[in-house]
Parts: sequence; structure tokens; C-alpha cells
Amino acid sequence: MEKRALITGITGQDGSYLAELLLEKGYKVFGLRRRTSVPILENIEHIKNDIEFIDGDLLDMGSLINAVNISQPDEVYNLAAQSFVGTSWIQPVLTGEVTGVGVTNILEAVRVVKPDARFYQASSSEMFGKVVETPQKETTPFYPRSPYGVAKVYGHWITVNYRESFDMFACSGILFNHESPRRGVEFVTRKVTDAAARIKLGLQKELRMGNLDAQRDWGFAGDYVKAMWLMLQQEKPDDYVIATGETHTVQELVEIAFGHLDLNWRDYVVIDPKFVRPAEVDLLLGDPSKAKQKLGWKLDVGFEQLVTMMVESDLKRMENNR
Ligand code: NAP
Ligand code: F7E
Repeated sequence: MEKRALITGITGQDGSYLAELLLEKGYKVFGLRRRTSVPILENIEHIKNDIEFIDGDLLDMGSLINAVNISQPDEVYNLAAQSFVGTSWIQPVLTGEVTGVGVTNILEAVRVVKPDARFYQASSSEMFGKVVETPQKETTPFYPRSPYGVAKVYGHWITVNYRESFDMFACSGILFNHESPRRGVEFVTRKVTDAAARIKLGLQKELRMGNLDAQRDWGFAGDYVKAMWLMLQQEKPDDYVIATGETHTVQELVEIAFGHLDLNWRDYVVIDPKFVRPAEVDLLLGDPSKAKQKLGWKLDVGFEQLVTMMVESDLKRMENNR
């Protein structure tokens, strides 16, 4: 029988790749969508006619009950969040409500309406923050460094708690940074690839950046949504770290992106304190051994391939718009 999935955050980067994956697998896909004055469907324009949208918001419990009721899902993927770390210092309460308590809202809707649905929570390597061990794995204690990280720790533990309290099939995927041409332009990878393309085409003169020494474990979003699906196909619910097992500095990212377009990044990058965070996560490096062994998950796209893919995509988009 056709499987049914409800995705919150379907208009975001991961929602779009996950929807593609589930449609390819023959799922009936429902997407929770917030009301906006103009539709933001850029990431899912190509598949929008295959998705059944349900209006709702993680802050509005009634709308979530309605969404679970209409979709009667076998699987629920909670990808919705205020997901930008920088904004979480400017809107800490909203971030706590959406990214943290919002998880309880959707878990409650599932518990009340369709308790046998399998549930995926989009947890984050930001929970490790000021890391207490390297590499970070499922057993590494959390030490979040931003209101976003703090909210994600709440979301993680409430997911574990619903699994233990109500015997729900609830999984928490602790995903390290993952990127793609569909990444929001304020995140560092896309900010850099977009700027490099603009500078190459003479549309921008400089790139203002924050801390170039931060290190991240960056993978490709298309590979990471496969891990989300795999978690919900197992016999038992569990938590998994999803990462590449490699770390790179922001400076390396800049070098590769500009170098790919034969530009010397030092001629264009300006450090601007505005982009330096009140508390930084200096180093993230994940250990994906458990996911590789238990889920059979593997990566297809490496770091350099990811960055050049994003540069090429931004360049093409800008050339087409000229
Ligand atoms: P994203 O592109 O920022 O997408 C976030 C989605 O959440 C958007 O569809 C957004 O809708 C929706 N949303 C925001 N507030 C909402 C609300 N109050 N009610 C309902 N929907 C709301 O994020 P992403 O990169 O795809 O990440 C997906 C999830 O994984 C997020 O929970 C993020 O925190 C988490 N995560 C991401 C990474 C990563 O590296 N990408 C790593 C670990 C964890 P609009 O389009 O209407 O704004
Ligand atoms: O920053 C540094 C910045 O904003 C990466 C989200 O998806 O991944 C993401 O969170 C690093 C940080 O992502 C700029 O200080 C330097 O050290 O791309 P980012 P993030 O904060 O790691 C995790 C796993 C999530 O869960 C989140 O949802 O880059 N950096 N200069 C800069 N960052 C930005 N954005 N802009 C700069 O100019």
C-alpha cells in the first residue's frame, strides 16, 4: 500500500530534497506550509503539483492536529525550525518557541491523532557547541552555544522522552552542517558561493565575513535526507549522528569557491565584526560510524565537489537572470 508522509518545513532546503526522495519512493507526500503574503516555493517549484499542502504552523497546535488528521501519516518528518544560528540571538524567544517547544507541539499532535506514526526530529550538531570531545558521537554530552543550540537540545530530549514515555517510534537525527544550491543565502557556504559568482560577473565588489577560522563538518543535503528516511525504516527507533567525518575551516571554503572561478579571495574578503557571533562554535567534527554500520548510510558528495557544485549553480542562475 502507498505510504504516507507528512513533512514540516517542506519549503526549506531539506524539506525539498526529502520530498523528492519520498516521491521517488512512491510516497504520498503532505507538506505543512505557513501562510506567507507571497508564496515561497522556490525550492519545490518543480514538484509542487505532486505535494498536498496543508496550512499550519509549529506554533499553532490546532493546525498540527488538523495536519496529522488530514494526512494520516505513516511517517512524520519534523524539519521546520527557525534554523539560522545568527538570528537566534536577535529572536531568542521565537527560536525557543519554534525550534524547541514546537517539537512538543508536533509530537503531541502525533500522539493524540496517530500515535503509531514514525517520527523524525531534525536535531543538530549545534547541540555539541563548545565540544567536550572530538569527534562528536551519539554519546557526546551537549554544550550548546546559541539560543538555537539550546532550543535544539530541548527538541532532542523531548523526542527521546516521547519515545520512552509513550513508546512512540521517535528518532532524533543529529545532523552536522549540510548544504546545497538550495541553501538559504545567509548561511556561510551559500553566502560565499553566491558572492564569488557575483564578483566573477562584476555584480559585487567585496564579501564581508565573520570568523574565518571556524571549522565545520560539511556534507551535501541530498545525502543527508537519505539518512532521515533510513532511520524510520529500522526495527527500533534510535538516535544517529550524520556527518562526513571531515572538518574544514571557513577559509578553506572561501579558497575553494573563489579559486574555482580563478579569483584570489584575499582581494575581495573583508572581515566585518557584524558577522562575528557573541559565542562561537569553533570546531565540529562528527563520527558517523553508527549510521554507517546500522543504517548502511553512505555519502556520495565530498566537500570540494559540494562547494564547486554550489558555485556553478549560482553562476548559472545569475547568467540566466542577466
Ligand atoms: P531551512 O531551509 O531554514 O527550512 C526551515 C523550514 O522551516 C522552512 O520550510 C520554514 O518555512 C519552516 N518554518 C520555520 N518556522 C516555522 C513555523 N513556525 N511553522 C512551520 N514551519 C516553519 O532549514 P534546513 O536547512 O532545511 O533544515 C531543516 C531542519 O534541520 C531544521 O530544523 C534545521 O534546524 C535542522 N538542521 C539543519 C542542518 C543543516 O545544516 N541544514 C543541520 C542540522 C539540523 P518558510 O519557508 O515559510 O520560512
Ligand atoms: O555558519 C562562520 C560562523 O551560519 C558556519 C545551520 O544549518 O548548521 C548551521 O549552523 C560558520 C560559523 O551555519 C560568516 O561563525 C564566518 O562558525 O553557515 P552557518 P551554522 O551556524 O554552523 C547547523 C548544524 C544547524 O543546525 C543550523 O541550523 O561560519 N561564519 N563568517 C559565518 N557564518 C555566516 N552565516 N555568515 C558569515 O559571514
